Amino acid sequence: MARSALHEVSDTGAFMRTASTFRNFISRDLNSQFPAESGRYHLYISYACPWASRCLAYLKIKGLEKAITFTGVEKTFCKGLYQPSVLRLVNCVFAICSKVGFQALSFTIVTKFVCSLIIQSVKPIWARTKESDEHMGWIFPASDTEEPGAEPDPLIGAKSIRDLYEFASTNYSGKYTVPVLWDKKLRTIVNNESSEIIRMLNTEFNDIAENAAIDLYPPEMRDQIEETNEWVYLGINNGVYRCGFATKQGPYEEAARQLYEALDKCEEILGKQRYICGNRLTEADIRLFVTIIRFDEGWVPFSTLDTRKEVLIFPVGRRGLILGNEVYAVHFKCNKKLLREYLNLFNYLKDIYQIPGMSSTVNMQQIKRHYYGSHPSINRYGIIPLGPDINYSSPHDRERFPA
Ligand SMILES: N[C@@H](CCC(=O)N[C@@H](CS)C(=O)NCC(=O)O)C(=O)O
Repeated sequence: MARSALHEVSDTGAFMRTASTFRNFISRDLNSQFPAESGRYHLYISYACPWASRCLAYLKIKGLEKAITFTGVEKTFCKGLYQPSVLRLVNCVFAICSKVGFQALSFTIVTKFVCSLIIQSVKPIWARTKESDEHMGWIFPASDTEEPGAEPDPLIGAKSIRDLYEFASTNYSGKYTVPVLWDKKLRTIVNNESSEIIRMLNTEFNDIAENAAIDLYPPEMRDQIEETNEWVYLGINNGVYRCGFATKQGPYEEAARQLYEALDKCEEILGKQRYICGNRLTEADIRLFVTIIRFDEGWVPFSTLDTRKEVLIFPVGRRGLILGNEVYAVHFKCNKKLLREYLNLFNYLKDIYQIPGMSSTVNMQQIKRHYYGSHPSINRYGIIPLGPDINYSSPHDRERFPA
């Protein structure tokens, strides 16, 4: 079983997501195994992760922050840069030479050439979840001042999300993903599947939720929400991963085609109504939002050099731009069109972002630092691109539709 999304690739080079393992349900029935009690459950999230951010959005929208505590993990699997000791030695010799006035010696052509070779061997250090193996994944910071939005584990003193899974199940062999919904009383994982966690948060805590009246999965709209979730998941939520993690051109192009078909469909629908399922905010909007808010900043410049097999995957869009600027050709994969080029979708994105509580679930710095700094087989040096720094709080035009 794959222990990381980077290994969920079929022989044909397509990204194949495996199902989540912990699938228990919290119930409003106080006699059930996991009753909806205030203070009993804890949500582990990463601000970088769209699936975890769905759950966080529900905590905010439903007014459940007092009832369910949460902790964020560190943004990135990359812990800094490794400098070989020989490079440190050369730096030291340089410093001494320039101090004692031998600048000429330290900058001879030969010295520069040797140094450039050594500098190329500077590598990012990728954090491992255990000393005993190579697995990389979510870890907790050592102190709560190390990084805004990330704290040490307050419950069992776990050093990594992996520790939580291994604490909950001694024979667990899958991925160590966020979100994790944790039961403080039974000291175990209740559920690690965001699509199910949001359903529980929507209804089961209504006796203690501050905004119990908000129903994001109303009975009369369920068929339509399910139908929308299906194509949005395939083409967009999971579609961006199918583009980013593909290791062969064919599966990448198939994923990119489906992604843009789905985005075009959203654009058309949102040209006629305020929300994706009609004139009412639903679960389908939250699920769509968490992916499209990461689109222009998070997904676009994934490096296309896959160092696992040293294959080049060429992005399907922007052929003109590729000819004019080859760096973009290497780095842009979901680049047929930027999100902000879709007028309805972009205004809709701002509309959802401006719902009270939603902007606090979006930490763009963590999103960028995580994606670029956590997948060495995709972005070998962990370089984080600058920009584009979009202002999602600026005015939108969505009030033109009834709501
Ligand atoms: N099906 C899960 C997917 C969660 C998921 O893939 N989370 C990613 C972060 S965006 C993760 O934790 N990946 C860790 C890894 O692959 O090692 C859900 O929706 O809850």
